[in-house]
Amino acid sequence: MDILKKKDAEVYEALRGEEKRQRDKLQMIPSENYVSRAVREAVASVITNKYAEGYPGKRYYEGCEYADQIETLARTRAERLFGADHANVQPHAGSQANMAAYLGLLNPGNTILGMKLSDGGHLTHGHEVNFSARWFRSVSYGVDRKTERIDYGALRKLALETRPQLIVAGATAYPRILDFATFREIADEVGALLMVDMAHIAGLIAAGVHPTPVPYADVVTSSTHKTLRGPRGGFCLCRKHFAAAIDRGVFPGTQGGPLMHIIAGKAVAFKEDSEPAFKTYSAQIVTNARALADALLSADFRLVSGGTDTHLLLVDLTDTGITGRKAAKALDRAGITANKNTIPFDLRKPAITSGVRLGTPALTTRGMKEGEMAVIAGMIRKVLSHIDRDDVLESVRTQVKELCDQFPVPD
Ligand code: DSN
Repeated sequence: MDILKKKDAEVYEALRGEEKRQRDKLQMIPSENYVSRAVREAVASVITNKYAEGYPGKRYYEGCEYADQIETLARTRAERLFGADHANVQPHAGSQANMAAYLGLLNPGNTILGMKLSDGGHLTHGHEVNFSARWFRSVSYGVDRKTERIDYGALRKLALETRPQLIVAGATAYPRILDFATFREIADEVGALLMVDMAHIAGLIAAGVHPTPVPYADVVTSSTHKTLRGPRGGFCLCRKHFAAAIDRGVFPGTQGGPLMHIIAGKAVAFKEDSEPAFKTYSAQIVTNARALADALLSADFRLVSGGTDTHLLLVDLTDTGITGRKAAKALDRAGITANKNTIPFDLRKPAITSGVRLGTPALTTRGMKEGEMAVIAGMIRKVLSHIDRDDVLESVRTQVKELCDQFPVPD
């Protein structure tokens, strides 16, 4: 970044600060990761200069021969990785993938049945403040109060009562395996389409450590930067007969020119995700999450649903009397970066919350294993038991830095 340093010292310094933050702290937000150098080079490449509205072979601008090559590589690699009929790799993010899918498959005022945000869903699955509830009629399902897992019986009943045109499966804070076959059965029973938003678990699916939704869903949407370890972005997969509708939903339906530099990064990531090392990596993410869950349980924390099958877990802090907001701030001061999160049936608002969401994808990219998860659980315990003690937070911060130094960020 020598040129940037000379031309714009302010941006340069902020980026250097961010590099240090990512290096010296434990990145435990489950939707974040470290991309490879190859992905970063693609994203920082000259194709950022190119407009390529349209699709390969059918562009509205000339000079798209390399854009076509890159997008075709990204598309075919995504199709192969997930065994899908068709991929659209242009969505700028997961939310845009969802918006395009709704536009492609539904009419305004249709009913969508998605998971409640407070139970682990996503804003775009029908939250009242989001376009998904303002342009469509939104009905929400949730988890069972006792098991804190999706209550498929209640979901079926709700689907029969509300007759949605589209059911959305997928979550941002649900630590358990999703039962796509049951979602499909319910969708078929009520004549609804099934959309799976696999953003959080896409990498686990690509690696075969979480069941795939592809044979069950009419459309699958995702972001690319979470467990998939690609650049920030989104994509859609769908059955052949929905390909034209999904493509139209993305462009010209909801987006203009695609971000070709990001699509280049997606192509590189999809290639990396198909390599054997990615399977080992993804299996270790889940092993680490289970090890972290076990260590936190042994340290007397309560976990939503009692544990995890995936890359993330949700700590319920209700009994500690500490809010999610206070806990996340203290953890970050001690070098452990996580996010506050509502828990099912939370009495606190999303800006406060009673939970903290933790994930292992980024730590696993650094090479950490079960032993480190136990050490980190101990550090979390220490911070949350001495939340107002600056000296304790400072001593954990030193411990975190020592651990991070042993596991450098790759590339
Ligand atoms: N903001 C993302 C997450 O952190 O889960 C979801 O889009």
